[in-house]
Amino acid sequence: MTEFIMYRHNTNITDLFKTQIGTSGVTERLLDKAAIATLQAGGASYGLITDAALAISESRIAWAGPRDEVPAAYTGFPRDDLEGRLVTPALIDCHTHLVYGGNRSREFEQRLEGASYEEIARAGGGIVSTVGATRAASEEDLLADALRRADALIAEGVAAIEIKSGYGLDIDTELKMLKVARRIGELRAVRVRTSFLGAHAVPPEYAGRADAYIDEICLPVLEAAHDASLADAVDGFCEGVAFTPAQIARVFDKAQALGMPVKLHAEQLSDLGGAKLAARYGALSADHLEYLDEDGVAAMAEAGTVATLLPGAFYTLHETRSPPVGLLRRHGVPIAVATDCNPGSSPLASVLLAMNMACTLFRLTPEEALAGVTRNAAKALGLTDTGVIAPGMRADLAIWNAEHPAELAYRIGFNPLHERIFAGR
Ligand code: DI6
Ligand code: FE
Repeated sequence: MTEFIMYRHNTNITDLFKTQIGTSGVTERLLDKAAIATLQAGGASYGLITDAALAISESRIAWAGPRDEVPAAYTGFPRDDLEGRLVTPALIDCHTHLVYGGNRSREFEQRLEGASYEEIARAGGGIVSTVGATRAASEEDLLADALRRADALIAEGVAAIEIKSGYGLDIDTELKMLKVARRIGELRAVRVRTSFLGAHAVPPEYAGRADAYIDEICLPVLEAAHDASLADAVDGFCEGVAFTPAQIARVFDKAQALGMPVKLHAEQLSDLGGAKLAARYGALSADHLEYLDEDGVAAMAEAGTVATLLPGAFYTLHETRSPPVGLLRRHGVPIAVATDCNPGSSPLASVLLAMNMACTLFRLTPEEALAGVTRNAAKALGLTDTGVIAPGMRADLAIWNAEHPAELAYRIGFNPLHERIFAGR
């Protein structure tokens, strides 16, 4: 708390944050005596290489393989004895709403006292209360709050985070959220991918006029965010309580015209055919998916759309219907796992816990959970230079106090990170 107050009252806030990145780092390094989970598909389970070494040159992985096969070019690199520790690709949280004002802990209490989500929303709670708090917050306050959540992820070995807008729902606040998201990527050694989520909820001033909101706010703000290079992708919430497939299609048409990739919150609480719609637009991912049917799964497989599962929201909302993991497997749809970090349905800032929940609640294997926060999470963000360990990939790595990769999903509330390497540092 002291730290938080210090942030808020420091006038030169940017300098204060900047000091935490650090500038030291070696550019050539041989990680020796390691177990390496490359996460490359198709070979050994986890792509595991035991008794392994990994060479880093500049910001890239130069080589990874058995210790007794280290090429001569790398044997002279400064050597780090990892004493048998596990190395994986750095983790990726491919679905978060971690920039927001206020919190909804009172709503949590109300739900436990018996109030329904709808009753809370009607009384001015729910997403709309976060919209109010986010509009009222200064950029610096939003940043200070969001950095604390980003730091929790980074401390678990996360090197890339997707961050959505969607709690502004007006031009100034949507752009303010996206700017804060970008600043996180400048102030911390983490890659940030932003998604414009103007179609998240209908703001109070447009109650009952969702189409007018899309026309007058959502589409113009999308264009403004694109023109200011503030958004890397476009997202929407396709649900009875949010927007119809026809309304989402109008947002996606605009995204397509601007050359931006799309993704969608689909089939979370009901089946509106959102995943199929997303697949039609070649979406990077469709997310949640508890109510997804086989047609939707087939459409996603055909389009190469990643299924991002969000067990934190399932858990928080006490849902009972699980996403169709068996169908996703059978159709070969890549599965990602993310926190959905948000103040309402998933106040979760732990990728490791999301992995554990994905296994225990959705019956993913620990290998699927780990692929879900590395290889497939990269795919869900359109990142082709990270998520697996292979020569030429970015040296974004996590070194764990663990012997076997199943340990990462197995423990609950324990962080075994030994060291995180970001772009070789
Ligand atoms: N799906 C969700 O579960 C959250 N947003 C979304 O599109 C809910 C966000 C909130 O309650 O604040
Ligand atoms: Fe979400």
